[in-house]
Amino acid sequence: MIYTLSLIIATVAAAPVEDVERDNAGITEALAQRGRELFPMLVGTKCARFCDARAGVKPMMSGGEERIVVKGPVKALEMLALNDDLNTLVNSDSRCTRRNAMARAAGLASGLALATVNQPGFAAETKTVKMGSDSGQLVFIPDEITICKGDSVTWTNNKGGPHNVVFDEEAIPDGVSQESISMDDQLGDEGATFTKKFDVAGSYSYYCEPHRGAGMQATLIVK
Ligand code: CU1
Repeated sequence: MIYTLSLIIATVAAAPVEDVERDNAGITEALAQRGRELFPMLVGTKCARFCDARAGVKPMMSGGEERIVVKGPVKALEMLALNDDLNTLVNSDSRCTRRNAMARAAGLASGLALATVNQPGFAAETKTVKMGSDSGQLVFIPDEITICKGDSVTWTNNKGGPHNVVFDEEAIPDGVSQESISMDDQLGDEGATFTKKFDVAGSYSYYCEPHRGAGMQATLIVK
């Protein structure tokens, strides 16, 4: 994603000024009518390169110059959504909100449709937790992770198994079924995994049943 945005920024820097000014006028007007803060350079230049949002046709390429990234017309709605996502990225205090806006913006910038980036789970990630340290200690590594709603965690049996993942009924968010997120068996083979998706925000404590007495426990925070 960083690469994609760097590419956009590099593209912005190289844009012919007259293209930008010409296209900025229409887009600036459209955005001003919506009462939104404008992310001016990107919106104007993006449209100068990839589309003419007003006429719905691709602009002529100036000076016979080779363009590296042309994925076809970008629709005005996508442009406005991209602008909103970039403003969210700049203004939001929430890491998860920014993460999701970043993923959407990168998707839109690479030519994906609005319907695609609006799909639930478009920005979702999966984080990995090792069961047992590389030297065989009976611990989860890391023993605390933070994910965003809709993300998943994959636990991998690393060393010292069998291990499992059992959530503490007293230390999970209200309304979450302890059974639905816990394992009812154990992982015996090294490399075996257990994956679960988490949709409810809050703090979750869990432990490894065979090694609970040895202190093999950890925390998952869903934001
Ligand atoms: Cu264990």
